[in-house]
Amino acid sequence: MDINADGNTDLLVAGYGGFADIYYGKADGTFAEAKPLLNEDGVKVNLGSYWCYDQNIWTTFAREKIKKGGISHAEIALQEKIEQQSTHFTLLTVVDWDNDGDYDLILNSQPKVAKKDSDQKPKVCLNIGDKKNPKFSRKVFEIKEISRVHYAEAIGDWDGDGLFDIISGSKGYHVQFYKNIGKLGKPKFAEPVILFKNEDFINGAHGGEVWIMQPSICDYNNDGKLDLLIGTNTNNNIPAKLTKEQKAERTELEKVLKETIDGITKYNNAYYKKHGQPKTNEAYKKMTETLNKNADFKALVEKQKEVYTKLWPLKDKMEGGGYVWVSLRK
Ligand SMILES: [Ca+2]
Ligand SMILES: [Ca+2]
Ligand SMILES: [Ca+2]
Ligand SMILES: [Ca+2]
Repeated sequence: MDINADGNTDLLVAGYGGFADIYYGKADGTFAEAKPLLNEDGVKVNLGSYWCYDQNIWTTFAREKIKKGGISHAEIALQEKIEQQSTHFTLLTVVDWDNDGDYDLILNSQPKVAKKDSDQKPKVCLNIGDKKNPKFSRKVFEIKEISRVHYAEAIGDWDGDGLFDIISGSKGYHVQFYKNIGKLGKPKFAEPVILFKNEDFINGAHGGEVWIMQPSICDYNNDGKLDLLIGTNTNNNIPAKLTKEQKAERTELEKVLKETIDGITKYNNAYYKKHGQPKTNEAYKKMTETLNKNADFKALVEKQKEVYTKLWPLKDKMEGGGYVWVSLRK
């Protein structure tokens, strides 16, 4: 889409990290360096938690606030507890929701639960600037009519009546069509119609149901009728087939692995206390070099490798990955 109406197509990328970046298109067809998508307060547009690479945890803006002295460590700890239950990352799509000529955002994030009703609904973030100078509102509002857990909306005029509709993907649920029965600039949605159930997609390798379904609308075969492309993923746990002895061995190895990791963590924490947490590759390298001078630490690392090599064949396997499906409109 061309989000700043300068005639060059731009690329909006949101994802697992939690924030959205925008790559403004240039006249020669290349893209400028990514810039974070900001709201009217200059804060990065975000719906769920974001992944803090320094701390390796999901978090929100609490950490940024503490840096400015606005929030206590106790409050942070509480916040992080809450976030274990909260939504993660931000998904994003654009549409001119209010029909004022500029693009608005529809935000979503990872649902807390699947296959159940939830208060989690996609949110609309209006563009309060104009089409040449997009400026996104601090406040977001829910799409009321959408009541089921889902995410990854595809927006398009699916039934060709001039109003955009929503096709929703989901996690462990359905692909659904929400017909826009409102007016231009005042969207309102009918009860959803199920287009696909998750069992309609059969996982090639193990015959299981797919998990995430992410639809996209396009005319795949160029016959003038809109089709659906659906990306899916699977996370099937494939239990290891073990004898009684192997099960006992696995339990023992897991115990030793935990002890080893705890030992390594102690050394790491002691290092952080003295030198701070490394933030760069160089600093990590230095930390590894320093710690490896300690024979006990080195022995723990070697032990961890040894235990893990033995443990790996005894562990359950995850079948991940996914497919892209096409459904042509009749
Ligand atoms: Ca542009
Ligand atoms: Ca608009
Ligand atoms: Ca429509
Ligand atoms: Ca088609």
